Amino acid sequence: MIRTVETKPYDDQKPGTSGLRKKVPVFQQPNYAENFIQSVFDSLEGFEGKELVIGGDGRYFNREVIQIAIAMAAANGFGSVIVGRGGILSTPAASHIIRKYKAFGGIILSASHNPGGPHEDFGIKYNIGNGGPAPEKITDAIFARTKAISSYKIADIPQIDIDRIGEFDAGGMKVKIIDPVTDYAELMESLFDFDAIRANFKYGFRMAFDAMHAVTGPYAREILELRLGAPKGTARNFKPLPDFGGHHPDPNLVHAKHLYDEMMGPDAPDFGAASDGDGDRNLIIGKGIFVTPSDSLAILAANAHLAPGYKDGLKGIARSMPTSGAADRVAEKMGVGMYETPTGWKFFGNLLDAGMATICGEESAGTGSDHVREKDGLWAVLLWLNILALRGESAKQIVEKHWAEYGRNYYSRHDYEEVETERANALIDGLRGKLASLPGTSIGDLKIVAADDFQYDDPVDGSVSKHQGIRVMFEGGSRVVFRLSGTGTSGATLRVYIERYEPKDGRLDLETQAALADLIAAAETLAGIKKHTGRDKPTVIT
Ligand code: VG1
Ligand code: CO
Repeated sequence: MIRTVETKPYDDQKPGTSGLRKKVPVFQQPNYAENFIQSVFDSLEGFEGKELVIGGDGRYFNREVIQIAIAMAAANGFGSVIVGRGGILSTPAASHIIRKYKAFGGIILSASHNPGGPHEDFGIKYNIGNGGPAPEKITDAIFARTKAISSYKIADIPQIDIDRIGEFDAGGMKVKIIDPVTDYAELMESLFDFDAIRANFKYGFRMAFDAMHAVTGPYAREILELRLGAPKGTARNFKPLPDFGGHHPDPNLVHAKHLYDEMMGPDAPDFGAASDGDGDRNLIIGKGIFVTPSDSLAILAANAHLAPGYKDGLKGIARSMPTSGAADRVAEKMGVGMYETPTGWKFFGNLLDAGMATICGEESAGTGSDHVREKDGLWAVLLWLNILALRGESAKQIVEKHWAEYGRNYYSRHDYEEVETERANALIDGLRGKLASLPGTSIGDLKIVAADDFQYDDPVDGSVSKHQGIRVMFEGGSRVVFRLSGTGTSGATLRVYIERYEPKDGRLDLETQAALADLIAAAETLAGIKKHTGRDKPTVIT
């Protein structure tokens, strides 16, 4: 039986950089999740009888919302749903399943790198038929709908046993519970030289992969340990937990510091990596060297042809605006297109669909390719493993050779978390107000050559996205970028991105913060960070 339930709109359901993210108690308010899911369905057309993919990263509240989403999909007329067993699907695996089974779209339940638990974060995101995050046109329509919604539809059906693989009936709609790993593992096998990686492990290559008690655990165990023969224990913290063991599943130098320390120690394995809550980010640390995500993107792009899936080369490279220009130099040398998009994976979809880019990346530890329409943590790790196996060099040697060939983009991001929203907005407004007067002026020895509020004109569909970050560019290619996060759930997070290019015959071995010291000081002069935020140092430096 289908029930139509009366409801009232919530005014705070605006999707951010990657879906709607709120604290669990917010999501637990009456009809909160239902309103949002119905608003998604109301913003779509032509899904009657079609298939919907549903999965999540296993965080607290995942199982409850999976049941709600199934019952609402049935009531709204979907023909079938595909659900990962246990309600689990990593974000890249969900993207692949949507594409492989030609589903209409997918609902991904995740707040990604944000912490989980009864008082932590939850999230809902809609992905379209190409497997990628809904573009702004759709997320804007969803938000508009959430403000006007008056009822939702839900089928009165018993709870589905999502822990058993098989096909079930839910009020006339078919529910297919699938293994969350198999399809994805097969895709990885089709892209990479598994024989070469397997041989490397056999000859003693050692690796540490930290799944951070998040969704990649089962994927890493299956692929690294079972299919590639890495020793048991290579995948650590592999059991997905609803609260990620009480940690932030954010693979950066703060939340994965234990891995960093180990990789810098005397008995470090050859290669260290980690992924985030929903499996779309990657942290790469070689023995004795942290690889910035921006450098990793450039190095993966320069060496991708060593993997069977990319043997014909790349069509183009895309990166988010705050990501360093390291990949630009690779694209230039290859003679392929380079695209600069706003932050968030949804902006890469059109470029990938149009065959203009093959590899994409973000400074926030996201890298991926046209194999899916999301960033993909394990994909990046496997491409690294493929490159390491074929080049027979250490990660450190590969990185240093890359700098020696292309020069080095010193790069760091400083985050100021949980700043009062008004104060953060005042800082950005202040910067915006003086952009026009900056070019031609200097801060110390640093001469400003350009300053703007980044706007993206999508070359494929012509859509325009404004106010995507304040950029201040200096002579010689250095930059400082300021933007506010669109994934946080309390207050505002100010992100300051700092970059300096050092040519290949310059100093390539400086400590990053020292190499950027004058630009960090310039960022303070430009924005008055201390005055506005009341903080004298960043919360997180990556
Ligand atoms: C952050 C990152 C951005 C990434 C987004 C989603 O967004 O900066 O690069 O695409 O998270 O990643 P923001 O608006 O907080 O800067 V995930 O792994 O949380 O889905
Ligand atoms: Co993520």
